[in-house]
Amino acid sequence: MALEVCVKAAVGAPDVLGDCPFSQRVLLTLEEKNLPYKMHLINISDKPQWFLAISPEGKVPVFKNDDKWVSDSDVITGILEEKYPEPSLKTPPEFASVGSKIFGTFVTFLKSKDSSDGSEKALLDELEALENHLKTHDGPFIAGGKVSAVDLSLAPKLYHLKVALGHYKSWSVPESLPHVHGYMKALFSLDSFEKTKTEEKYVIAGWEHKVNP
Ligand SMILES: N[C@@H](CCC(=O)N[C@@H](CS)C(=O)NCC(=O)O)C(=O)O
Repeated sequence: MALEVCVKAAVGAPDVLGDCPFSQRVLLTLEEKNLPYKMHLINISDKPQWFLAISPEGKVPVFKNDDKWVSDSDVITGILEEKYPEPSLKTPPEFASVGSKIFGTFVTFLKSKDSSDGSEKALLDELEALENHLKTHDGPFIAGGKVSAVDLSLAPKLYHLKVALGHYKSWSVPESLPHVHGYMKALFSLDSFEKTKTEEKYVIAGWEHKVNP
């Protein structure tokens, strides 16, 4: 039986794969594990009844596991690792939280209208911490030469950071963080990433209502 996953459709284009970073994380995990799957695109501004019945919070991603629908990308990727251990995507515990504050600080900075509120500095501090990790460990990925779960969580978030901050704030990751640049390049050139990413215009459209509420 094919695995099934509900993911976000693009804003304004319900037949196109959308911009949810948590949905992409699950798709990346399925791709890296070479698992065939059936994808359902969910228009989150007009959620179908059948979707609301399987996702009580109305959130994507949702994944069908043994006839039961399960939500939350942390839970789903944990189940995939347990049920399909090969190839392993386990991140060694000491590296599991590298970069974990980047997405939150990025969203705060993106939404900020006050250039002196410290939100840019907070994001830069997190990116510098990532730079230091990458500089002092073998790469190109967080845990070395092989991509692992932490990379698959960070990749869509860094893509959003690059596209949304570039568009809405003309901001880009400073050149003084070359290892972060190299890391992003390595992530974005993975075949699995190419296959599961949405177009930049849909990332931009997806953030519009949060940036200009
Ligand atoms: N913690 C959840 C977050 C999922 C989430 O926030 N999904 C968003 C799209 S990126 C969503 O479904 N929003 C729809 C809504 O809130 O109505 C996960 O990791 O899966």
